[in-house]
Amino acid sequence: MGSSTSQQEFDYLFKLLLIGDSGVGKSTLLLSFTSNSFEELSPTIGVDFKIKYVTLGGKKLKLAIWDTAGQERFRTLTSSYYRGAQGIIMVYDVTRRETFTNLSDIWAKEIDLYLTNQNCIKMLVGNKVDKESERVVSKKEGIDFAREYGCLFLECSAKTRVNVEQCYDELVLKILDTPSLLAEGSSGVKKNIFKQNPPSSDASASGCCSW
Ligand SMILES: Nc1nc2c(ncn2[C@@H]2O[C@H](COP(=O)(O)OP(=O)(O)OP(=O)(O)O)[C@@H](O)[C@H]2O)c(=O)[nH]1
Ligand SMILES: [Mg+2]
Repeated sequence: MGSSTSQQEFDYLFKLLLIGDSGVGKSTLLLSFTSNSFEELSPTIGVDFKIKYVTLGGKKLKLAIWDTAGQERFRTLTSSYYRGAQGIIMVYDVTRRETFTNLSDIWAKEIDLYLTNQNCIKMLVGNKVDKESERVVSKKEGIDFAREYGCLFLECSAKTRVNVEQCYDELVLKILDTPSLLAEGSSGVKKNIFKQNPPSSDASASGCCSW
């Protein structure tokens, strides 16, 4: 991912969404990407978000990345955040098989139900590859799932940061390559990104926006 750009100017604003079971590492992946750091996080309550400014494909981009809670009790709330997303990152834990089987049992169904944007780019991410000795889901299984559901695919570690930037880079480059998504992210519509409970803080902040 390119260097950070000025917080005022950008060519496109993209809304990205992280989904997947509780504990797979969604919030850690987001922190790893936005702050280059790793720390022990609590389970997300409702929905969180972070903003990151990047330059990629020759464009200045503002990424609004929404991080949803994986716990079932928040499902009704988090479903409303699929609306208008240009990119969606489905995360599972390569050391916990149920997080992988829940992709088809739960998460792909949520996408079908709640995603308003049919051209939205989907990315499947197998996290925690630093725990290779505990791996139970093979890379091939991830590749096969991604092919079946029409997703991009990468394995990464939010802890060691292996492939973390690549996840976001590949997703964003694909969005940049999709004219209908580009049109949505251009200046004319960027004001709508915080329609659901606008954050009161400044652009570099993060916070819980669920209530
Ligand atoms: N070893 C290892 N641990 C990780 C990695 N990513 C996350 N973790 C750990 O996994 C646990 C859960 O991480 P979170 O980021 O809170 O998971 P989450 O998907 O946001 O969970 P919810 O907010 O409940 O949906 C934490 O203890 C993290 O430190 C990774 O790549 N490797
Ligand atoms: Mg979380």
